[in-house]
Amino acid sequence: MSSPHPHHPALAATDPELAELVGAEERLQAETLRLIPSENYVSQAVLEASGTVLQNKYSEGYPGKRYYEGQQVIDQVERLAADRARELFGVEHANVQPYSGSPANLAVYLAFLKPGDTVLGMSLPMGGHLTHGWGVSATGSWFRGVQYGVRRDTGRVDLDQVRELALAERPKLIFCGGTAVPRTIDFPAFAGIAQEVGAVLVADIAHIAGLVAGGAHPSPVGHADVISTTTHKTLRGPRGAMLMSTAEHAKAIDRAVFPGLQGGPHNQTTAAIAVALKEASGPDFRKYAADVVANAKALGEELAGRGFELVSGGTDNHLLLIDLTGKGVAGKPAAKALDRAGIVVNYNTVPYDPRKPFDPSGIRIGTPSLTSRGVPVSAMGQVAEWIDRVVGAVAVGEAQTEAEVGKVRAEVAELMAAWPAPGLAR
Ligand code: DSN
Repeated sequence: MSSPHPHHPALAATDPELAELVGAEERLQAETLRLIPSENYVSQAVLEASGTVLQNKYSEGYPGKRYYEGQQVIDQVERLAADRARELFGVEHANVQPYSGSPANLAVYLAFLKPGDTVLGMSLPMGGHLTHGWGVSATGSWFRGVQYGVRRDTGRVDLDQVRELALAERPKLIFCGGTAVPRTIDFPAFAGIAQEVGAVLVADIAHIAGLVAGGAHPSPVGHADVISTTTHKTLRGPRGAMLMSTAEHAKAIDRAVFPGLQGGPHNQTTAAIAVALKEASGPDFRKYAADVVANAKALGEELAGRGFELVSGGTDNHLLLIDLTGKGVAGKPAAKALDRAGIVVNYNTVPYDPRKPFDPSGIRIGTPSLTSRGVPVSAMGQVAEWIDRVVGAVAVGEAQTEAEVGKVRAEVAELMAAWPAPGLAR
């Protein structure tokens, strides 16, 4: 056990057990190379905003139209966050109340569909999200989910299939975007298909919102009717979400979020979103967004040079999807060995995966977290070498793996010590 937690004295006094766990998580996040593409490190300012007394207040409704009194300050906080979202993304309307990505997407269904209506989205094992109409999700059981995928030969979204399915199935809602899509999303092409069939186009930019805000990925604004995003991935804010839209759909979206789906918004999160949006509007954030992509491209090239098979052959954004079949290793044992070596990734299906989602063929990695620490592009060769050593050892056997894991873990900790993490370096 280390000494009482120095950063959270009140927590340590009241609940030393929990304070110890928080300290352990801080050390873990400081010492490891975090490569999960949907994770990041928020700034100290975002952390502070999300731990404020704003969380004590109920404020069902919207600024100026609440069901509780005492909103003199909260209204200003929510207006600030929504104004900043509108300005940063160049949208006509922003709702900053959704609790996270899945409730945000569910609100979109509530705004535009009736149970049983058809939604067209990317299939989960091809890189989509549960809430894009996948069967085990409420969105796939309350609505009629039709799913598109990627082409076998290119690993890229099959836009011919999207159009064919749209014409045949006449969805009311089309989702573009996903959770394991390493390539640029062609928003104009999706918009053309949606217009052809009279569907509402939703761009789920949860993964790439920070890249869009920082100018490192094309924007869906002007193409999508609704833009859904979480705020905690590349955007580097607190765990939350936003729905943005044209003025035409503003009322439908707002009514769906509250009172349709949610109760009181989490005001401390709204405040932290406002802070993150302010950070994302500065020049440093544009450099961060460009660096995220440069690091991912460099890491992809280094891995490909070591014989790793990248789905779609590379990346345009922050993530790499790697099929380990050719390495003679499945995704899960590779991810678990990498974790023991201090390299945190997630196992993931690859398109047309013959294996099951809980034991798939691939791993998914991304560069937002290491970029937020300032790890430079010149270090990507070293990162690829570590991944190669650990995965290579897993292919050989247990003794080899444990020996390699120990060595790599020490080397990773050394690199991480040189690049302190935001929010942890105090
Ligand atoms: N769980 C998120 C991800 O890791 O991509 C998506 O919701």
